[in-house]
Amino acid sequence: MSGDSPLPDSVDASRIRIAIAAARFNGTLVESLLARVLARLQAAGVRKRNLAVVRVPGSNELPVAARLVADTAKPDAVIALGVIIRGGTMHFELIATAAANGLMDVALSSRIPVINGVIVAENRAQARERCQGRIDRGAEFADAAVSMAALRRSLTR
Ligand code: DLZ
Repeated sequence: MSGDSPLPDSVDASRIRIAIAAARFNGTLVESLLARVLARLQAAGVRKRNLAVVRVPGSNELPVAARLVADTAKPDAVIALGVIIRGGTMHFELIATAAANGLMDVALSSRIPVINGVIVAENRAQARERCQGRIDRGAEFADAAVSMAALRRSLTR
């Protein structure tokens, strides 16, 4: 992924509703990522009462959870969070690809933006850098969600 992150949009986020699905696999890293996402959403003006968090076993389950929360909570955007670390098996590529394709399917079929917040890393150090260290992917995912939520609200209501 490039290091050229976009600047956050300036929007009134006080009515924006965000649902988050977070994987339990590599749980310490995902929880750090989640904490950064929540901090940035609240700093952007998203209200606590407009945030919902659900948890799933692993990144493979993120697409169905995203679909369920999209259908039931009617959020303006969904953020799916997971961490996939190369383990020397086919699982790495399979899970990363299935999650990415599944999340895109949910976004297009539900017409609710779904932010792919799945960190795909070569090793644990690389994942730590992105979840807990100097590369703040959590803030980027939050900014993308607010931006897409505002776009959706402006075009559909
Ligand atoms: C099985 C598995 C493996 C090997 N690796 C990861 C991973 O790095 N990150 C992740 O989020 N989940 C992993 N999982 C679990 C799968 O996503 C899924 O939960 C199980 O295959 C059950 O469907």
